[in-house]
Amino acid sequence: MVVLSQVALEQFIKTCKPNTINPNIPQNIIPTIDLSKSNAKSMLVNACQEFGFFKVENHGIPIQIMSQLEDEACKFFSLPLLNKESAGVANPFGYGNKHIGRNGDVGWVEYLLLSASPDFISQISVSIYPHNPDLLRYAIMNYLTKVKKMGVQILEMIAEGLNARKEEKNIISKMIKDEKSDSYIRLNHYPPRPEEATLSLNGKNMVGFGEHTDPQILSILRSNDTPGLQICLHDGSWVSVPPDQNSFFILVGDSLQVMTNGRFKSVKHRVLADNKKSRISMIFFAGPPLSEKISPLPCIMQPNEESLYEEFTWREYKNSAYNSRLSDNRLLSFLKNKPNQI
Ligand code: GA4
Repeated sequence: MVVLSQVALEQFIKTCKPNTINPNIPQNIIPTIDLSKSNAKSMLVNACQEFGFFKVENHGIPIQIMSQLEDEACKFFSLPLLNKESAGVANPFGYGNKHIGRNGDVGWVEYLLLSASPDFISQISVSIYPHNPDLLRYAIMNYLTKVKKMGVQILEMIAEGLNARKEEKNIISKMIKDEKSDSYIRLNHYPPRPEEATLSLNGKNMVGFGEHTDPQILSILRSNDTPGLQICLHDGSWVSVPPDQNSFFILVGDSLQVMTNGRFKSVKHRVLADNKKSRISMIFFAGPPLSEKISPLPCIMQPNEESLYEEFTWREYKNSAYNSRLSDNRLLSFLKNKPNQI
């Protein structure tokens, strides 16, 4: 039997109380979509509406492309701290250790957060490995090229599934194809978190990566075989997502929620670090250009339907996101009809 100290016990109750895994929910309810199947478009739309989350199988991206970047990530995270910091201390880009964002959030995680622009990737690869930048640069660029292409394909299928006219099927995907697209890549390392380890840094939650939604359009996540990712269902219960290193997991972001006028919901998710195994994840955050207006797509609006949100640009939303805490509901302040409490 595991005996917890009073402090650890209180912390455990605080972190788990309304958020415990609901044993009545089958843990295999995550929608899995094969992009080559004829029903894929409607399955994508259903999954985005019901979960804001799905898994993609048979995606055609060679496993070597994923494992090459995973190997580079492992190599980077095993460097001495000073060498990792040659990537710059995350603000927001660079190497981060336990500190997430600018407003005091912390996690049991270290990471490398990068702009997905080729110039940025080249520069950062030189900063980390001045004498041999190419392995890291190729691994990131090869991965990004493939994953971005899949993101474009998924966004075009979603647009078609939402009844966009044929000539408008690129209405969302063009924002991430744009050379000014503000997309990121993030490599996360969750070292094993021993049961007896301190559960908090200055009393703050350190389970892994705390609950949040992603501000962008779509996030494409691939992890190694270590569990940890959980998603929150519309009824507030949490579901563990079994890891699958051969597949990708797609998360609807806040911007796509606005573009669908709330029909799709950005998925609240979190990561709990495993107590034995390291978890490595690589996430591509597909974002629009900074000047892009984020508003409902004409093809989804019914006659007389009004936008639920004030109009804003991605620059405005991103600035507000960076002033928020990780677990905040960032879309609330952009709602036209705000609930009373805020
Ligand atoms: C969540 C999604 C992406 O990881 C991220 C995160 C960003 C960061 O880590 O710097 C943020 C977080 C994310 C949302 C609110 C702010 C900004 C940390 C934070 C507390 C890179 C992003 O774009 O937004």
